[in-house]
Amino acid sequence: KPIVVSGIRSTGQLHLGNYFGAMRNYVRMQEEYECYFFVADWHALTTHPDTKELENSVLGVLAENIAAGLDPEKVTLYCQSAVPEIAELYLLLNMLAYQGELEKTTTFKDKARNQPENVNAGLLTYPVLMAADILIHRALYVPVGKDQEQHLEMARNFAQRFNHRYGELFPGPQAFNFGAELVKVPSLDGAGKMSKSENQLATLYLADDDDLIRKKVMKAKTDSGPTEPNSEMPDYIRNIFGIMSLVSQESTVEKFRSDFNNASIRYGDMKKQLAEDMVAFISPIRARAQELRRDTDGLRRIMERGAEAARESAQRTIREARRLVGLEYLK
Ligand code: AQP
Repeated sequence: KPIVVSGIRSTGQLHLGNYFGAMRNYVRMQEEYECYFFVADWHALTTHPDTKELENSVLGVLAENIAAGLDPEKVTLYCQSAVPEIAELYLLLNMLAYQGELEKTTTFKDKARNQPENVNAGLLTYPVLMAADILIHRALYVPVGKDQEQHLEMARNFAQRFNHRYGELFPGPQAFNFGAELVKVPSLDGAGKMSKSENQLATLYLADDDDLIRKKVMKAKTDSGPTEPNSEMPDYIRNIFGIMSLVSQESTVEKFRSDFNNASIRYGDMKKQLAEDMVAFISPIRARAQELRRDTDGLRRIMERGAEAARESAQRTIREARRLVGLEYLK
């Protein structure tokens, strides 16, 4: 079976973007691939140094992934910090990553702008740690959203440089989405993507209750509607259509699209429909996650078992990496 790796940072509650960019694909892949999915708690420290909420967040990410359909019997679920081999590979890969390319990374530039008081080296080398997460299992596919495309390209570069300098070890990992293009779920205010820690009122979380979902959807940015048939669609309206096409029937989306083209659309009606479809989509996931979250010991056991399996795979890779780099003289 081809090997798949992906992770989600434990920086808060998961949202519709995490679901459609990543989790939905995890669930679809679990039957036919050897899957390693992890909660990225080390990655969380680059932007969330306060660890008071970390444990809660780790357990929440795990519960929500299982609630979305992941089966711990079929996939290896673990916490990044429980697999120290990842840190060793990260160190080796750091010697193959250059300051210039790291500084040019879009996410680094964004995050450095957001937290000028804490532009730490972990933030700069985030793509190197992400490459180590993937290469530690010698994965072929990485199901991620569009925002991770550049990081994946860097992971391929680091893998190639390692192979070239020390000998063939890593396949070139590819971003993966079923059929279509990589997904970006926009935020409801028309600015940027849905995100765990930014723009919270314009992000739909899998833990939001029904009334909050309705309130957020009804507040989504619209205008008074087109005045002429076949007008150009503004980006923030295109975003609402995009979000609707994720959770509503195709016939519903088509109806509103033709209303737009006839200049007869009423955005209030569209948002009411979207709110109800969104509630129907999110509420069963929320209920399952709440139930799972109550069984903290059960969640811990899942992660312990996962960490054991992940370490076995990681140790095989790290042994090979040490041998190829020439670090075996201590053994
Ligand atoms: N809006 C999005 N649309 C599509 N995919 C998305 N992902 C995140 N936001 C969207 C995908 O979710 C996976 C896990 O993301 P992550 O937690 O590792 O990355 P992140 O960028 O930190 O997520 P957030 O929600 O934006 O968190 P904060 O606000 O804390 O930085 C990835 O596969 C990502 O593509």
